[in-house]
Amino acid sequence: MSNDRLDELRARVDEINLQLLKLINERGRLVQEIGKIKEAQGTHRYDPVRERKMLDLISEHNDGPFETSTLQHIFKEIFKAALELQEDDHRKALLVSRKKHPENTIVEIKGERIGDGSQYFVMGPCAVESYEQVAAVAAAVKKHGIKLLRGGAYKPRTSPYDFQGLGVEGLKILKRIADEFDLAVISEIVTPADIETALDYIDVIQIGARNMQNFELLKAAGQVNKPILLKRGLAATIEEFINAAEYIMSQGNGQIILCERGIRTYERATRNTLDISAVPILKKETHLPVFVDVTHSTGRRDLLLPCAKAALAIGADGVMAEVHPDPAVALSDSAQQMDLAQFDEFMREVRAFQRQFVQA
Ligand SMILES: [Mn+2]
Repeated sequence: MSNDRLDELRARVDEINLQLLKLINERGRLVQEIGKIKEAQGTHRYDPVRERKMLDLISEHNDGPFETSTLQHIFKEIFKAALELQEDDHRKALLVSRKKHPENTIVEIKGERIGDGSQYFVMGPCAVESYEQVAAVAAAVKKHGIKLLRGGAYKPRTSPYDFQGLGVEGLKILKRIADEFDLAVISEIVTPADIETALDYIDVIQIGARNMQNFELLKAAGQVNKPILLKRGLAATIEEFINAAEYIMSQGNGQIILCERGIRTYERATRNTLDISAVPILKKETHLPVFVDVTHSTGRRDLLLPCAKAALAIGADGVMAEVHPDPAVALSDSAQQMDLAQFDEFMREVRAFQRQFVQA
């Protein structure tokens, strides 16, 4: 075969490649349009019946030389790519997505502007046990210029026989503390029915890791005018986490703070594995502030400081940790809460680190 003939055939192959390219993109545009119609109708993007019909039509018209199975394989790849295009469009449409809203969301809590570029701290006991216990921590928190105090009134515990929290009595203690110390209080709510009650007592409603996909709770949280701190589920992917936030925002409440708190992996050296890279990913994918809970991610007092430094260095909007006046007698998480002296030391180290590396 002469080189001329080879060049001619190759030129025709190039031409066909370009035609295929044009056709595949043309097909992609049509599928995107179909995706928009389906989204408006609220129907599923993937339709297996429709896919089967398309594959049958291709096999009916196949005159070779390719085997039908080979062609079906190629076409299935094209179908898959088109479905991914629709999904990209869908992701762009998420209300929490930065593509939708490029500026940072700032969540205002009693004058603090979470998400404004400064880095905040949320400190307090795992659980509210008594007025005196919370007051002791509140005084220490206040001394360090921190405005946000945490404390659990409803404690969803691994075992039903573990301390379950003081309930509404705990919320009342938090309210009293907030008023007396001029602090903002954060507490977890575990059922939709308690969301309304919580509005009277606390400044931020926390949705805990075990409830990240409690969709009724997320929807109820989305219907109130109160900041929400949403923790990542213990086995949730970042995509699931983002979609959980979308549940809240889609109901109208955009005052959401995301909180990475460690995920379950095979590693046993820590209680969970702190997924530190989730912070920049969440900051990139969404416009919401991102906190890191160093207590529950590590479950180890000796790791609180290095992990807090990592969180600040990687650009977290805030760090959460647990402080108890006497951790040894705490009713929950006694192994990982700091006592007041350890808290003082923690804050000194963290502030020095911020001055040196973060806010330089
Ligand atoms: Mn705890």
